[in-house]
Amino acid sequence: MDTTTEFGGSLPVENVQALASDNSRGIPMQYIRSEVSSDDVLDDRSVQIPVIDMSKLVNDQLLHDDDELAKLHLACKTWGFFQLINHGVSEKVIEKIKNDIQDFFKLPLEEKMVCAQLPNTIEGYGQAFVVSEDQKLDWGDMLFLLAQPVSMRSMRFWPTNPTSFRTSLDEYSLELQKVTICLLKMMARNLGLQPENFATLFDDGVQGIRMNYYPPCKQANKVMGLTPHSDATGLTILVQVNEVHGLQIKRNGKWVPIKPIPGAFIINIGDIIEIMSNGEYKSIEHRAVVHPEKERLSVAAFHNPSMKTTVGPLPDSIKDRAIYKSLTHEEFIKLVVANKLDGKNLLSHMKMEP
Ligand SMILES: O=C(O)CCC(=O)C(=O)O
Repeated sequence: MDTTTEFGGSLPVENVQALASDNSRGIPMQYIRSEVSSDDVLDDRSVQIPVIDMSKLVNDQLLHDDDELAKLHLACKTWGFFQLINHGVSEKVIEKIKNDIQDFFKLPLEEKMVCAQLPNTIEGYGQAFVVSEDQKLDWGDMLFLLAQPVSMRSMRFWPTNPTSFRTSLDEYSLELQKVTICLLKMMARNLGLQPENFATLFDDGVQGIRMNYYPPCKQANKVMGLTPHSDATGLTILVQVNEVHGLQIKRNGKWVPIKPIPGAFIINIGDIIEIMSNGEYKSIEHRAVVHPEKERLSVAAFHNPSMKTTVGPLPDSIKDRAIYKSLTHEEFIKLVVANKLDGKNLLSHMKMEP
């Protein structure tokens, strides 16, 4: 089955991995980001996002003890980010996809280009959110694939080299879908929504997986791996593929560097959950910075409701008045793809007039 869905796409731009490996070239102006060196980055390494223990969440449910559930609620309301430990996904499944992603990005450019994006599609190997010739560009390449529902997969973009890639991604995708449904049920309890009804909106949900490759850059404080943005999705599960850190989240006006716990998932609330919860849960701006000597890789899995779900505040989450508009899921995706990444800009398009 190969059904390429046309939601719009990105303008084609130069391959950054190839550009970075060409020693004869300086950094083109479009990549120079003066704000990176002047931005306020928090120096206090003791400030870290909350850690939630999935095994305790599941046990609490059995023991009617809501401690971990309360921690989860606070994390979603005040941080929008947390690390999830004891999530139940086997190390083998995670290691397999990490290895395959690394092997894919090591291939010669011509081989990676077999999976290149096509005009007007968001899937494939290339870059996303480039909407004008003169906008600033990110120091990174990506491979984006729709993994769920299976009927939305465009296999032409799925690498066959390394040979295990497709199976590894399929296994990883299914495991993450299960973790997502479990977390959504817990969040629904915390939000006073019917857990089964809320999770049902994500049955047959759209899962997109974005694999990021950020080449090293000697002048790392002049470029940006991934522009500050909140995720225009429901719930994101992020894994750093190699040992190089670079994720930072915005908190109280400062960038907080995140130190991933080995084996944990980094989870963040996306704009869709902020909208559905009518602003109770927060999607948080984050960005990826580049290392001066080492390449960095990450994999973000975005979990969204099914295509037939309206993106808008859920009736049970509206206490006083709806602060966000409602759009069909397709209209929402087209709005996302037509805009460049720009902090929490998308949510301002969705805000109701006061
Ligand atoms: O590379 C990272 O750590 C962040 C990735 C990310 O935010 C994304 O892919 O949307």
